Amino acid sequence: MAVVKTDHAVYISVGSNLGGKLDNCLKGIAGLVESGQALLLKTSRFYRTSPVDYADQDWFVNAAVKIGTTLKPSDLLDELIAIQQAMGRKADTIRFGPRVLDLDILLYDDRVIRTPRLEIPHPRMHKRAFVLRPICDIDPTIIHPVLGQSLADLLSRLDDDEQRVIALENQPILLQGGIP
Ligand code: PH2
Ligand code: MG
Ligand code: MG
Repeated sequence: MAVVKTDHAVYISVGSNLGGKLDNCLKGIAGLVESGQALLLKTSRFYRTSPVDYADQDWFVNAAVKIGTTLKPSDLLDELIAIQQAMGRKADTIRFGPRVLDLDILLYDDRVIRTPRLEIPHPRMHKRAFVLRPICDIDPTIIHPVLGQSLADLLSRLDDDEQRVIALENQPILLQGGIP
């Protein structure tokens, strides 16, 4: 059996609003595991979420996963981009617009990274219920490394009634490996 080292704890958001949305999310998570570079530690519930930032598009399916990996952040980003492309994602035509699969790094240990290509923590995660609700399924006590507040607090302080986040009635069952 392959042994995957898991030095770094990373939270990734998973989303899709084109085609078979849930299936696309599951394939994206499978792609991470199949890369041999990540161990799937935890998965949130899956949600139907109303579109944020660009309203004229279909609802999304969103989830979050916790992985363990040895990849450094920029190499992990390359891997996520490769998985998105393998799923048929085209270069974005509309910012915040429709996408077959979106894999975003939310948190990487408690690192703070701000480069033109990569911002960690994800710069909008604290404003987005479709990110905070799923990640709080995994661990609501995580402290946002820049804002210094727990993710549960950030979620409870969102005063945006427009953001709908509804758990799917039929949750997929994912096999998760490793030590949580
Ligand atoms: N992703 C976006 C823009 N808006 N809205 C929802 N509900 N879910 C998303 O994943 C999402 C979005 C850009 O990545
Ligand atoms: Mg993205
Ligand atoms: Mg995104």
